Amino acid sequence: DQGTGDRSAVITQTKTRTQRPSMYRVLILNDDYTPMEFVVYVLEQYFHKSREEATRIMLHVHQTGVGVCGVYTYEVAETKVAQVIDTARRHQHPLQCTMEKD
Ligand code: TYC
Repeated sequence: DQGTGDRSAVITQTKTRTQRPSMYRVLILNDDYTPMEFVVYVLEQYFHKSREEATRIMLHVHQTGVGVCGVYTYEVAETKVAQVIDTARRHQHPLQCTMEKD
């Protein structure tokens, strides 16, 4: 027998819950000047849409003023917005792209 030895030691397991990240919608806005074909190209190139889906989204934006390109974590959404605006400016199109919390 250990006599006075402490046999009551316990290891406490703390359960950690991984938080799911907030998600952000990337939106494109309509304007009067950006060619429809350029918007379809952007949706294919940066949001991995099929030509059919890209065309559907572009027409929705053309008719309603705004549309969702995709939903991403903050940094991915931020990068997509920057890529779209950069590409549009390089082609001298006024296309606007923004993000909002999902
Ligand atoms: N309205 C533009 C045109 O008639 C087409 C367009 C669609 C522009 C979607 C921007 O996000 C946009 N050429």
